[in-house]
Amino acid sequence: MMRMLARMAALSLLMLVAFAPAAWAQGKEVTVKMEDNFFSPANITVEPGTTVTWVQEGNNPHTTTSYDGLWDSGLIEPGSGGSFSFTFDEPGTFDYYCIPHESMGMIGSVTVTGASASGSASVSASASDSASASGSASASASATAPDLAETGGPSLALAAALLLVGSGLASFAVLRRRAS
Ligand SMILES: [Cu+2]
Repeated sequence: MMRMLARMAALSLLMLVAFAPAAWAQGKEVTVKMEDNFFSPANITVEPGTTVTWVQEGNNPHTTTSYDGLWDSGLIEPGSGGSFSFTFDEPGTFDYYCIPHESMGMIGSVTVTGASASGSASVSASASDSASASGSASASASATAPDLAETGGPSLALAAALLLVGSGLASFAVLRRRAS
């Protein structure tokens, strides 16, 4: 029994190492141009985990500056080929502006879709499961991971990775209890 648990724990950790980087790398990338004097496209909708890159394509210096203080590129000079990137993990609508040209209407928004409420709920539930349940948990995670890569669901892939951590920790907790 002990050896089976140990093997399950090792397997869980192994799969975490195998799939966690893939989960982190899921994020898509979107480019917004900084023109004179507007963002193009000004309003975009992205999935959680998407990295938005603003690229300087104008003849004036521009910034991309979050109204909520989440990011601020500072002035990006024209002709520098400069850019600024920010990764959006949380759902919501994030408005931003260009400091020199806000009054000229150089404003934009990034809307991040979806919520991973159900994902995080299942993770916390599985973390308190017994070690025998962790075997099936990691098995199903390994089966769905390739699908997630195709549909580009970073939050789900991340949830699967967290689930693996949880099952691994649960296995170790049981091991330690048996040992003492
Ligand atoms: Cu500007």
